[in-house]
Amino acid sequence: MNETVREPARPDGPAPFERGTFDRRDRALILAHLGVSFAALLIGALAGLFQGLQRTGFIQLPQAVGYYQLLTAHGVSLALIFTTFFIIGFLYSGTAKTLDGRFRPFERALAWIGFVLMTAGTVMSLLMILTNDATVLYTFYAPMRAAPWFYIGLALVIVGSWFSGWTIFASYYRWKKAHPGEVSPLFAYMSVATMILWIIATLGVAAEVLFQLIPWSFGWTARINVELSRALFWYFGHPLVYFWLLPAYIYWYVNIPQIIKGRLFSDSLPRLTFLLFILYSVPVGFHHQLMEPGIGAFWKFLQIFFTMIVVVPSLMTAFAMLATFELSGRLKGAKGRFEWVRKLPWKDVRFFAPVLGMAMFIPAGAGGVVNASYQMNQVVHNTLWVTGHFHMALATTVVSTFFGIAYWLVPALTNRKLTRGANNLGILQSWLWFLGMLLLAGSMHIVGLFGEPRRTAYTTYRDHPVVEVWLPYWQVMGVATVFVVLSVLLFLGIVVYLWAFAPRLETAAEYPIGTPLDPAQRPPRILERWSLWIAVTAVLILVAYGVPVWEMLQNPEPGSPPIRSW
Ligand code: HAS
Ligand code: CU
Repeated sequence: MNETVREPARPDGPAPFERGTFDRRDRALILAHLGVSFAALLIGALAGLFQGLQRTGFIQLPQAVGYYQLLTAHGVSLALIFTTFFIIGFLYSGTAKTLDGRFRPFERALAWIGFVLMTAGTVMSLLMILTNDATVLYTFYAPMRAAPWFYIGLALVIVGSWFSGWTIFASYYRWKKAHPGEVSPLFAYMSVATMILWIIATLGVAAEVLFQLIPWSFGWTARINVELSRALFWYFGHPLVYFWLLPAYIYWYVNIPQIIKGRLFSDSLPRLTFLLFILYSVPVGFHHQLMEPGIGAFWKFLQIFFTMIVVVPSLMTAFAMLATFELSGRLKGAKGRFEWVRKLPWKDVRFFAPVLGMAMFIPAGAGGVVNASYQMNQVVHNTLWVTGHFHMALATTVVSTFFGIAYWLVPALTNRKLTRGANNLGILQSWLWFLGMLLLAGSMHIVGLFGEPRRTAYTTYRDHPVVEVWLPYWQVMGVATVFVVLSVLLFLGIVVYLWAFAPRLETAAEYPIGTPLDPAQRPPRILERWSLWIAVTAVLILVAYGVPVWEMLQNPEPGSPPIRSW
């Protein structure tokens, strides 16, 4: 991007793909991250298949396997491991590429340390789930107690991910020093913002794991302050959802304009968007705890207020996406009000998969606003509605975007071609995913409104009449589960093909980075004053969390001994 920003405006048409492969060592680094993420995707999907079919009454599980054990494996592998490794691999690809083409040895060393820590932690945690010693679901709420090694494994994943952040900061800092006075490439700016958000957020869960869960699970402390542990978890848990979403936004803002042969309609708006996410994603965790005692109504209200503010950058993104699409159509000569729609490359999976994700984000985001509205939260909290909400937002919007990324990033890394056949199978796979998730998450929303609780194995509640209303939706959910698992298997098959079997490219692989419509227009410098924004974020966090957390510490609940509920 540093080259492209300096490039003169070319109103006559889109810029060509930036040429160039990755450095061999960067390629190994990125592929390693993607490899682990795909393995986690497979484990998570298979766990999801059996758990989904059990819950809806299609199958019975063998004695040795528990529903909640599968549910834990599903959530941990997909929500925590697949996402984190994929995101880091993707961010590395774009930062290495836009910050002068490759990482330097020091940066790579940091990155590998992070990878080793994260992988070791993942293996530890998954083993504990496998031995049924950590059936505590992906939010690992106290007072359910897992084996200490489960928490230690998660701690390693967190610390390892900090090394990834430092890798990105180090390369950004190196670039800034080499390019004094220049505006950083957009991809790198957004990656830095994502990692700042991530590090601020993970401080909460790190404190929970290190100071509360680990000592308690070893038996060094007899009781745990459950309210505090939940507050620390959700201090992390909400920004976690933006750690998933922002890389998808990076792809939408930076890469897609190039893929659709258009332009970025602004270089400043995406930066402002990401800044707003840093400021407002953290002081909102109470919107997951609206139904809990021990937190004053005023503090819940304040955090809901911030939640409504953090919706704004997503609305800005919706606007920016439509503007980008229209611009690309008009650059290709579209006339009239809607002809630009037809100029979009609908048959290109790199565009099509994320667009399905965008479409799903409209109901998913609306559902989020429902969740955040206190009175309506009383209706939906702890029902399958919430499960439906995140199967739209995370599993469809974000994951479908990740599919779109993988389809070009994997062959770009292995210098192979995304063949027409693979592209078309990818479109089929994206449809299967989208329709499967629409049926699955749509049914979850509806039965949630009919009162079906989330996180429950198959039960008819002693043939309670209300369950009869749920039954047809279970049928749909069971079938939809099969749809989405088939889609994952197809995806992984295509990825293996692109990784190892597709025809080799004659020329260097392509890495799509969009150019701004008006390169002369420089984003305001203040957007890059990180220390200022981190300080403002700290103040907002203090305002939102200071008093309630102080109260939890001053008037602690009696606390709970460890409980094994499985
Ligand atoms: Fe959420 C619960 C509120 C976004 C994930 N959320 C969850 C949980 C997860 C999750 C995993 O306030 C469950 C946690 C658990 O296990 O208990 N959520 C929100 C709000 C937003 C939101 C206000 N959530 C997300 C995203 C997630 C995610 C993103 C993952 C990636 N959520 C809540 C609340 C709860 C909650 C409560 C707690 C519920 C409870 O009681 O437990 C907002 O950020 C949403 C803003 C989004 C929009 C949509 C903008 C649309 C765009 C697309 C444009 C497309 C275009 C293209 C232009 C306003 C950007 C069109 C093209 C076509 C072809 C049509
Ligand atoms: Cu949230």
